[in-house]
Amino acid sequence: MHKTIAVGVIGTGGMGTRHAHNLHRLVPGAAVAGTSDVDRDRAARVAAECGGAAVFDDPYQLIEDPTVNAVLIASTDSTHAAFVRACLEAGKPVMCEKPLAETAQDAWHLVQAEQALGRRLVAVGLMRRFDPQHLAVERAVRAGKVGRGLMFKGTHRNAKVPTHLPGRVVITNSAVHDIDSARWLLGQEVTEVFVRGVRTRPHFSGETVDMLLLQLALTDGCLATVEVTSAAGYGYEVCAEVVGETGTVTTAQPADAVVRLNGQSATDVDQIWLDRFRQAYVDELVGWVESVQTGTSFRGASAWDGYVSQVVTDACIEALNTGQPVQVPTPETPALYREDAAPEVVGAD
Ligand code: ISE
Repeated sequence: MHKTIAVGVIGTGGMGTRHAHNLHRLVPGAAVAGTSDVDRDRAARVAAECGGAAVFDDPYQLIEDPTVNAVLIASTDSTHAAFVRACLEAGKPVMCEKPLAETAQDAWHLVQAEQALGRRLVAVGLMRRFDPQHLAVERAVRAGKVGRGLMFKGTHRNAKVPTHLPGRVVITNSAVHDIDSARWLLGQEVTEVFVRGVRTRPHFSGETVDMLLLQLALTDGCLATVEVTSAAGYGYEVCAEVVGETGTVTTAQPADAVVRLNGQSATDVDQIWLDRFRQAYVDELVGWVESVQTGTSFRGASAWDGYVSQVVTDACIEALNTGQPVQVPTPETPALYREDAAPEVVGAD
């Protein structure tokens, strides 16, 4: 019987609230120990909904509090790196929503700090790796069903249309997931990127670039294309396809009813990622809490994956800004993060 992991949640906006509810209601072996948010009332509301957890005005106090075994960070992106660092200093396992940091350099410092500790405490919320449809593609590719995977093709559409959305935000906030999927599903690293974007509506602000096409070259001669559209209007959709030597594997759409009526055939489209990836968010936390309980490696994205995706997104932003292809360095994966390395890791004390 493993001990219950008491998780402190920093950031109780939409994403943090969902994580807190999942921990409280759906993740075996987890409890919400406390919450902290710039909006104290919001933190208090979520704490009350999660069994009357404590409310911390200071997120650093939450991290250090002896009743908190592990920390989940879902606060605004610019705060992630500092909170992750504090968790490493406190020796506590941490699940950080993507991005791990705002720049590759900040992410690199976290990787260095974790390596200095010699054990993996950091998990990054790139949750496609827990989506049943993506996992089915991974299984088929790993089983060699289509021969060697050669190309990843991703489509990623958000429904809602912010009228101001710089291309760099589309890259760091949205495309980062597909970049991670390409690396994960092909098992290769990105070596070069080329990015073009358009503003889809004349009334959007001048800085807005809400539809992007990314072309990636990866190691071992692999390729990827990613379409990210932030103003699709009709709904939220993410598709991933791996084209192999002898066939292709594509994510199925999550099962839903098809209604045929009045000469038409229709099925609902999700409106937001919290619906489309409902199960992935739960499974990600189940996997994370299990890894903390058992002291084994988290099978999702590590600090290294967070760092590498940051390096690639930085290159994509440069490619978008310059209109030129940009080379991406592919540093060797440190031993701590290699799959073949002895299982190191983790653990709440
Ligand atoms: C959002 O922040 C997410 O993380 C979703 O998973 C992603 O699909 C969406 O594009 C982002 O805006």
